[in-house]
This record gives sequence, C-alpha cells and structure tokens, in this order.
Amino acid sequence: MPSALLNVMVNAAKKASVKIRRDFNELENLQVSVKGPGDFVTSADIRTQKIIIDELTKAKPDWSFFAEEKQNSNANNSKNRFIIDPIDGTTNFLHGNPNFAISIAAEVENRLEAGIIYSPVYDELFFAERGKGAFFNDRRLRVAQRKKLSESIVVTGIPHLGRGNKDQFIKEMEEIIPEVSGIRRSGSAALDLAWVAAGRYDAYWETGLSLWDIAAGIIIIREAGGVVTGIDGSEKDLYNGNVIAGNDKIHENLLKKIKNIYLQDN
Ligand code: LIP
Repeated sequence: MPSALLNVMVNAAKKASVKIRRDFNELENLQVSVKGPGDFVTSADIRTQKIIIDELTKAKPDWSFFAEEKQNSNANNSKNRFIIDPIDGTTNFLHGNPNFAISIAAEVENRLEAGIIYSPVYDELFFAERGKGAFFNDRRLRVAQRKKLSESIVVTGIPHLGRGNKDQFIKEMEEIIPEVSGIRRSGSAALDLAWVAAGRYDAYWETGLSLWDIAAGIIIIREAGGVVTGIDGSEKDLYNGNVIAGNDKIHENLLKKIKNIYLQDN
C-alpha cells in the first residue's frame, strides 16, 4: 500500500500533468526564456512547479522545497524537504518530443524516503518508498539482470552548448563504445534512471546534473535492486550530480571503465 506521503506526491504530479499536456499540444503559445547557453525555461515549467508546490504545501506545510525553477523555501523544519524538477527534459518538451517527466523526491531527516517520476504523455508512473520496493504503475520493478557489458544498452547525457566537458565525454565514449551492445541519449535524466530501474536500459551515466534531476531516480533504482553512485564511486559525488547506475555487476564494470578518466579530468 502506498503511504499517504506517496499519494500526495503522485496526486500533485497528476494534477500538474493536465496542464502540461495542454501546453505540449500548444507549444507555439508558450513563453520561453533562456537561463544560460542552451538552457531554457518555459512558462509550462514555472506553472507546473507552482501547481506541484501548492499541492504539496497543502499536505506538508512545514516542509522545505528544493526545486529547479527557484521557488525555494526554507520552512522551519528544514530536515524534511521535497526535491522537484517540474519538467525534466525541457528541451525535448520544447521541441515537441514527448520524452520528459515530472520528478519529485521526498527527503526525511536528510534521507531519501520516497520518489516518483511521472511521464505525462506516456502516462507512465515509476515510484518507490524506502524499504518497500519500486513500482511501475502497479507492477514491481527490477533492474535488468544482464551481467556483461557486451549485452548491455547504456544510456547517457551528451555535452552540448553551455553544458558539460566535451573532451572528458569523448574519452569516456572511446572506452565504452567498443564494449557495449548499444548507447542511447534520451534527454531526460529522470526517465533514464526510471528506465534503468525498469530494465529497459541496463545502465546509465552522466556528469554535471542537478539534484532535482536525479533524487527521485536514486531511490527508485535502489528499491529496484540496482546500484547508483557518483562517478568516483562515492555518495558525495552522486549528490554533486555525477551519476552511474545499473545492476551491481554492470555498475561495477562501467565504473572501472569511466572512473579513472573522470578522476584525471576533475
Ligand atoms: C536535463 C536532463 C538531461 C541533461 C540535460 C538537462 P532539464 O534536465 O535531464 O538528461 O542531459 O542537460 O540537465 O534541464 O531539462 O530539467
């Protein structure tokens, strides 16, 4: 049985999704601002975040928020907070590509307690609570069980204008390309993590993300029996936005390939 906390998070995401779907069908009417080179925010991101925060505040008025579009608050009880990305994959959204998602995590006393990732166009819900497993709609999730990189599909994020370290990424690709059966780039870190939890991808790595992109995905992967760490293998590096995820064996193999390149360049 999902807890009351999880229900509140799911309801907030589903309520916000009604407007997102409408905006997605009328992209030409959206206001778009540029946050930095190659980094956009739409009126849909801001509206979605407001709906989510309003809903969550009704249920948890004393919690803080850490959210992408900077509507942050530091309520009295700052040990409990929601970590929110209203639209993870904004660039996809803006281009009419349905691969984007709402990501909400709940942190209780500084520990991840619950996470949901909801894709409004696919109508797919991934969620987990600490110690209770991970689910896709009503089905239990397990990471894929392949043990060899040579059988694996790996998803990643590619540096682009204004973002990431191109030279480091090219070195990582030189290591990974000859080892795996396929590489993907989807444009939503939250969905990448959810899809690893669901076994649709075998592994994922990306650097330079923000906590709101990955917080919900971290608990979903772990509750699906997967391993997720920073690229140096640590928890601290993960919380800095550098991610590597998969089942224990694939995580270990990928980490061996990438860690040293990353450490040389950081
Ligand atoms: C995006 C990520 C994506 C990453 C982008 C960006 P946003 O999040 O999920 O995978 O590679 O650079 O950070 O900004 O669309 O929420």
